[in-house]
Amino acid sequence: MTDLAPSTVSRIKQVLRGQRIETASWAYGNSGTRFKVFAQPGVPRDPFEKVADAAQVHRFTGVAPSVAVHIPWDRVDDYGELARVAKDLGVAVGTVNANVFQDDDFKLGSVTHPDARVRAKAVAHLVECVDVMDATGSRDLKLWFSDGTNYPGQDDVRVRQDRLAEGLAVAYARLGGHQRLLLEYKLFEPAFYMTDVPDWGTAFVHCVALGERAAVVIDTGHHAPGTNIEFIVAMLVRAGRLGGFDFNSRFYADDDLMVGAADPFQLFRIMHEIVLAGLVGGDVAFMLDQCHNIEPKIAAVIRSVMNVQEATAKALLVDQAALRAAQDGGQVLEANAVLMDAYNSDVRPLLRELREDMGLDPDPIGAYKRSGYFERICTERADGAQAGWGA
Ligand code: RM4
Ligand code: MN
Repeated sequence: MTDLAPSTVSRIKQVLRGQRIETASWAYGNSGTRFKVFAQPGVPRDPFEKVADAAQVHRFTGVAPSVAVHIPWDRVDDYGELARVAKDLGVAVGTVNANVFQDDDFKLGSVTHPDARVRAKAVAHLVECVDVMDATGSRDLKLWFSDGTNYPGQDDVRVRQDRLAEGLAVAYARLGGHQRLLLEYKLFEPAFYMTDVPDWGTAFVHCVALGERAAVVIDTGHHAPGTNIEFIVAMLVRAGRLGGFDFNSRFYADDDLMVGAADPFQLFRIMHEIVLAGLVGGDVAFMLDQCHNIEPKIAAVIRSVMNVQEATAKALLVDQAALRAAQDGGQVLEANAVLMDAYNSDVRPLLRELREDMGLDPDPIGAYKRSGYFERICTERADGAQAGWGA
């Protein structure tokens, strides 16, 4: 980055140094499509081993100090112990994800189910997840509901919204003063006619009704093709209700591929909104929600973290003064050029330098491969049942 003033470079590096990206425990386990789960060697057999893998990602990137868990996939007898083990490995247990989509009882919904008994069971799980947060010291409860209907007329749309609001209110009331409820939306799947939380507007309405510590999560794979996600980012930032991201990328639907792989330009545009709002390193949670079905998992998570860093660095390169001047002057082409100049810059040398400044290897994936960790887990974890997503 020879053409940048040293003060600009150090400002950009300072922000990148403070960036935090949370990885997901389920990314380290086996996963697949509805057609086949291809098991990989060395896959963790329990939550402790997932945390150990997450610690490797942090070790080589320096910006992934926490790992999200998913209950019951990551159920352990003693969550305090899980948090202590994580801490000893250099990471923290991060966001707690509730799972009310895999019990037989939830066929027709969880918190929106027509049967009060099933609704109570779902709400009890949400509350249980806050107990887990208390034990792990986690800040965020992340809720995604598969609830919805497959056929017109199957259930009453407004009544289901009332049930949803009631269930959310119970979970929200259980939170401690420092904890947050993050509500995630998704357009469709597994429900194919109507999803109860299909879009940011619905999630936003519920969050506002709940209170200040409820905010919306944008999973980048949960929209209709062509949706302008950065617009949603801007709207939620403006309303003070952007809770976080579940990053991944997609070509078709909820593909859960590595973030920045399918559409790095979209990731840049999202990070541009984040940089404009000064939210890198703040309270917005930047999480990865991905599945590595055919590629080696730990290296893929490292790659994903690097992709987020690259998009962020490019967004930080945008010449804000020039952009504003062009915008204010109605200079369409010039404004667009400011953005494209930043996007088309090669930020990899700057990131290599940053890693060296941080005492890290400038090449995280190479360093991970050379570390021998993968060979070690392949041997150590040869026996026993590998963790999977339980689908
Ligand atoms: C859902 C949603 C949630 C994630 C699960 C595994 O589609 O994205 O965030 O916890 O998948
Ligand atoms: Mn998600």
